[in-house]
Amino acid sequence: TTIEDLSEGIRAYADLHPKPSNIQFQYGTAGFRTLGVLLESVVFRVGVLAALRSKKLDGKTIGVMITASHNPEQDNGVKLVDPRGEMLEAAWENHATILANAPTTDAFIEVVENLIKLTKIDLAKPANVVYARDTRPTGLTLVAAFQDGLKASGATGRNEDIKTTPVLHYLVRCINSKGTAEAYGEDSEDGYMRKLSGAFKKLVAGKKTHGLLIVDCANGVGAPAAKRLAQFLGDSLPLQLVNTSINTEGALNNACGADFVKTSQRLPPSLSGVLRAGQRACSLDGDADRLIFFYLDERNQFHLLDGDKISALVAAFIVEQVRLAGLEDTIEVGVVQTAYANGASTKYLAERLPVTCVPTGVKHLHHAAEHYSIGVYFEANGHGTVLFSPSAVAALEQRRPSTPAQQTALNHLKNLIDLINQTVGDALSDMLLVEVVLAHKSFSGIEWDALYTDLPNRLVKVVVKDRSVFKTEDAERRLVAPAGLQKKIDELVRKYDGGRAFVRPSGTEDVVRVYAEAILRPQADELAFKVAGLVYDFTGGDPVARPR
Ligand code: G16
Repeated sequence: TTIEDLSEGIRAYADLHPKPSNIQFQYGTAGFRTLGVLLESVVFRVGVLAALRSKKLDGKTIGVMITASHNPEQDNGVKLVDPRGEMLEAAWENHATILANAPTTDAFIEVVENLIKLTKIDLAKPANVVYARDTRPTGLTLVAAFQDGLKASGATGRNEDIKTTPVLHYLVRCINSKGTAEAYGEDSEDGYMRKLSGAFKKLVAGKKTHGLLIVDCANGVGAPAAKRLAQFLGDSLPLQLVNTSINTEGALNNACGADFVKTSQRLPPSLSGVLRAGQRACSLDGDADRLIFFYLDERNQFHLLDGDKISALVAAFIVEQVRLAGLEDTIEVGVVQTAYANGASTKYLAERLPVTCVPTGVKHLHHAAEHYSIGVYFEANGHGTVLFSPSAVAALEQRRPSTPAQQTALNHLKNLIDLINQTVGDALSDMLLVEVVLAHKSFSGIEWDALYTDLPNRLVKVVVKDRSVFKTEDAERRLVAPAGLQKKIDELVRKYDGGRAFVRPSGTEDVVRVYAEAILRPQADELAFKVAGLVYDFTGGDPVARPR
């Protein structure tokens, strides 16, 4: 391909997917996200961008996922996956934003040419892209526009149709590592399910899992994936899948799913009468990369086991296995959280191991976790995974156990590497991880919940005219703009026993988020709404207590 071929290719297709005027697109926390019907030009251009990214990386396969995850059904989105299955490199997020906002076809061709020069792309290289979508109604149209982007740039595409986000990340890593010493697995969904279920069965051999686990699939792409996984798991973990209506209009993420459960802190109505007291259940989100557990006690009281509780459970288990393997001097286990982490979880974890706080967004947590030999990262909303560094893997390989107990712990740790998705958090892989730890500890939800007691907390959304005026620092725990607002928040927080609150602009929805916690429930609620009121007074807006 020459630059002339590329321009001609773009010209042949771009006018079919014109950019809507008066909209500024932004590659945010999780790629581009807005109403699905507004995204055709963006996905077309992302097709071209993915081809260029692949050429830049010598023809390595780039992943593209069309999803808006936890957002309402009418939204959609698109994000790119780099060759090792990780999130797109930060510098290219900027290129993506610039490409998406070129007003005309001519302007788009010009920014493409600039990018090629700036990043020194050799157009003679091949371009390979693997892509998938979630179950949203706008998905098919967007895939067609995306395919035009691939055609315009002469890229080879592999259509994976409907897949979860973590499966797509896994596929990217497998395709690029095939035949190398770092081969990650068989590049198919079944290959992934086989890998997870195989590791799970080894980890729970001789242990008792706690009977039927209810899985709320958010009426999304997690439903077919969980169904397939259940077949591979067989009797090792019986699953009862609920909210599996992927073709019912308006059902996706509606009064169900991980975001609903975490934010509203209650049972999805569809589970009442289904979930029995003491039984465990979990919720996935719209692209199956978030996981929240919960249970009802004997008085039918709802108990949330969120990303922080998963982090505490899993980190403690891994620390224990590392010690049992005799590797505590070689392998340091650390935890990464965000400002949303419940204060009680941070206290619990920090008393036991190193803890880092970073801004919201999986990529920030992932990068910070890479600094530990084993890095456990979870957002409170249920995104997360555990990363084993090359040095930790080497230490496990080289270790010669001197007792049977050491051998067992070593085997467990090695199987955990296969059980846990190393590219990005996966609700289904995390679900198995939790079940492994519960089986090993003989814990029900009650004992797990008792690790620490959550501080009462509340999340509120405020709709404002322009959320870009909100700027934060200190891992989003403090505002630097609008000027003067943080001082007001500080004055307010001081009045509440154990109070903590922060304000940040969302990267996936057009809202500002407010989080507050306090020792007592009514105080946490009051603090959240008062801070939301301050935000409103400062900027003009409308506080709504909707799921975040
Ligand atoms: C995405 C990101 C997460 C983030 C969430 C909310 O999740 O991947 O890291 O926590 O959005 O972000 P924000 O508060 O900036 O809107 P998902 O599940 O929607 O892809």
